[in-house]
Amino acid sequence: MHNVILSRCRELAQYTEEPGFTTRTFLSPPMHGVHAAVGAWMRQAGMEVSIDAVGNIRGLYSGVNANAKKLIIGSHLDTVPRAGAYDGILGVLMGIALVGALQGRRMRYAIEVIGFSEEEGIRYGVPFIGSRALAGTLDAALIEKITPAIREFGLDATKLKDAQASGNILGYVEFHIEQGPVLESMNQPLGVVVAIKGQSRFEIEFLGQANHAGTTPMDMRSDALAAAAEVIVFVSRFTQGMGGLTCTVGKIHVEPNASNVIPGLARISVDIRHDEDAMRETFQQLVQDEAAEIAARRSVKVSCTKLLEQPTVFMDEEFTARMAVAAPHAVHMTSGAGHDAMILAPHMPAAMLFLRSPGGLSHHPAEHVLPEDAAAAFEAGRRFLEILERLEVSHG
Ligand code: HGY
Ligand code: MN
Ligand code: MN
Repeated sequence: MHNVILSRCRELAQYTEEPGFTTRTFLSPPMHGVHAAVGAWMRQAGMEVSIDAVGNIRGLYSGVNANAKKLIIGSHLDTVPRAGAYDGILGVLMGIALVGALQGRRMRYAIEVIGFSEEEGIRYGVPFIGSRALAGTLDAALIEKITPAIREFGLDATKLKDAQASGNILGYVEFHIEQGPVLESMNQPLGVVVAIKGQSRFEIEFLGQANHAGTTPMDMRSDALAAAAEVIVFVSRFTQGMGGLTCTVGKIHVEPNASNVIPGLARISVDIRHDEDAMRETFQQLVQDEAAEIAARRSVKVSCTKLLEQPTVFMDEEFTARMAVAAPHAVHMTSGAGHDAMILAPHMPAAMLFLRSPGGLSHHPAEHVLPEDAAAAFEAGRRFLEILERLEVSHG
């Protein structure tokens, strides 16, 4: 079964906005193809399939009785630009395979497998749209922003409320690649996630003065890109050797972006993560103060736009213990990557199981999963379902 899971991940990787790479952002046209393939696999496994107003695809496998509690198994189907085949995708297909392995046997609980439409935050700069719709935490401003994309995809934004989790939820479990070097360095296939690091995402925009590159003396410039460059160097130098804190400038936008024009505008993205919220917030303030000082010195205006303020989230102890019993050799660890589980954890018991990332590589076409690790995770998932079944029977 684990080989089927991996080959299906590779099959879905072909649904892309960018031929030759896997790039699939929120409700982009290739997501229709993904829905068709995933929907067929869900039906094959005995699930009723629906697509909610935010484009989450949902497969429901009912329990022995209509008002049974519900276990949700999920992850995301969108990708970063030029992604690998497994980030997010693996968790959805693992859920479908686990339901398929029940071969029609009905459990004391229902199972809903969800493929979230948006976790990476690429199209609108704001992540976790799919799982926030399930949690009921989409704000009005964001709903207004994404409504055209929802309509363009053929969905009805007035039905967003129906996407919210309802009924008696047993909990949420997410299988995901680690996307880092820890499991490989410990030569371990699986990790049980204890907590997910908090993250701040914001943009810094510098507004200077475009001018002629050849006639404007160096000390008479308001160069927006030079200011942005100083911030990037500051971040890189300041964080050297600072274990536990990551700060990444992944995007830059320059106008008018011509070799013979002094840049009048430069905008950079900043992504800061740390498992202690106070450290993350302090460093965020430091970067913004440094940007203000650089802007003043260079006679450039500066503004910061917040995109995400996500505190560190701990997984549910009891629910995670069930996963730890199902995967007794797994490493207990913190996640540096954000996941939909961090959005759902405040609303329902949440647990995550990591699979090793060979080379610690992710958000890259060479992202990989070892077949034996997929088999170990599938086996742990099967045990997890059995543990829930017994505990549901005894604790009812
Ligand atoms: O960026 C992240 O942490 C995740 O891959 N969305
Ligand atoms: Mn990702
Ligand atoms: Mn992911």
